[in-house]
Amino acid sequence: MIKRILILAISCFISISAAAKQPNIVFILADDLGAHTLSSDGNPIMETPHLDKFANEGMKFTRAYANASTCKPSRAAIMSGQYAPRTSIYRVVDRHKMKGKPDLSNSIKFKVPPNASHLALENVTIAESLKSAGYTTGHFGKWHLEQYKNYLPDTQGFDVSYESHKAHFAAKINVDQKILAEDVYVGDYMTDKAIEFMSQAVAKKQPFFTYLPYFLIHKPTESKAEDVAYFQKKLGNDYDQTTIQVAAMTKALDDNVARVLTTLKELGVDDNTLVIFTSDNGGYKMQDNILNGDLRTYKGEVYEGGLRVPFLARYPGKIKPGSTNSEMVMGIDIYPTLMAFAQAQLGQKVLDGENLMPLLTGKTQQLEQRALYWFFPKWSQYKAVTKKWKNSWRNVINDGQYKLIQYPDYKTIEVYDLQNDPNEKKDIAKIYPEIAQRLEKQLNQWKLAISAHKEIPNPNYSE
Ligand SMILES: [Ca+2]
Repeated sequence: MIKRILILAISCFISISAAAKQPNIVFILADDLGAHTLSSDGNPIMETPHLDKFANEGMKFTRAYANASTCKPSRAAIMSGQYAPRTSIYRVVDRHKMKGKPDLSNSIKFKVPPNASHLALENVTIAESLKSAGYTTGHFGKWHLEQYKNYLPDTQGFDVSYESHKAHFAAKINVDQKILAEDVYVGDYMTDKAIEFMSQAVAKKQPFFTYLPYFLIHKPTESKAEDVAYFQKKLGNDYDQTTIQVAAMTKALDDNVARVLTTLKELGVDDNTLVIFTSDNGGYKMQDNILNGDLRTYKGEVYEGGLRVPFLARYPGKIKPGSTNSEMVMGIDIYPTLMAFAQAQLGQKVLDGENLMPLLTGKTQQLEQRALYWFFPKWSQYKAVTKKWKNSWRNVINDGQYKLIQYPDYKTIEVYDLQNDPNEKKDIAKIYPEIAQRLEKQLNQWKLAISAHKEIPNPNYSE
């Protein structure tokens, strides 16, 4: 009996002390920031001293992947913790059926898997799970999981929400539909609001979850005049105006991250806050592929340049400063990781990612062996002369060493040895058919297991 009381007393103590230790969480999601954009990743033009310092104070994952090479499906995967076939969010827009242009649906061999317009409310999002665990939750930036002003962040677990994703100046802010003044930079505004939110949470002694999905460095290329002037002077005529603008936007992002980190110190919560920084997809196409370095291609593609992103995490006392990890990690891993740090229940019934806390805290260097998958039924750039799509349905498996890309429309595949050819220069599918077969079988098994939309012939297809 005494023993039982003692155990009860100890477990009460543990649960109280555990609750007291719930860290604050700041999750910063950059937009279209490629794996080569930070100066610490070798970019010769961009200046990101604060993000570089952030990396030095925490852990950097050197092989991080986005769940998709475009915004909306990547964000859906992060917020739900699930692969695309579960949320049915595959595309930002249907490029085969653009408003004011001919409907090219019948130039596609298959019935196009329907694209969900928004993240279904049945999803228990990261914010909802953290809210259930006692957090106050704030969203400041680009949500992109809504439709026509419906299903904004306040419908998915955010107590406070400022949403905007069209412009960097004179931006419209949802939910209140306020339009910011011409001279207000939306990245700065979102940081102001996040600082207000965190200050209030600290005053109330409530753990906070701050989600900062900046619209930076997404186009349109709109930057602050002083930042443009700085890079104009520094880069002179060696680079085009887009490069100068993007360097200025990247600086604005870096400056805002610095403001967030300074605020945590000023509020006295720096030691009890987990901060994660990543991007929703690779950088867009630019001169010298400056955002993605030597990685093949850019945003919108399933080569590494479209999918690889920076991934940094910082938590003083818990994550070793200056550490790196080369495991493959992905957007879907963020959900279970945040829940582990928050000691929160996994609200979502099915989660496809892995908890990265053991890697971040140095408990282990490796995850259990796994392959990563991408399911991307998207068609764009139809060539009337050849009657072929430049970009057609693509599915991908990456098992850590090898990557296979499947093109169902044309029944073709490509295979790359990422370990020895990280920039995907040589397709080895025909040289090593046994590797190709093994990977394709595994990819097809995954599609079946996750009930991915099947390749159903389009009865109206005409060549
Ligand atoms: Ca994006």
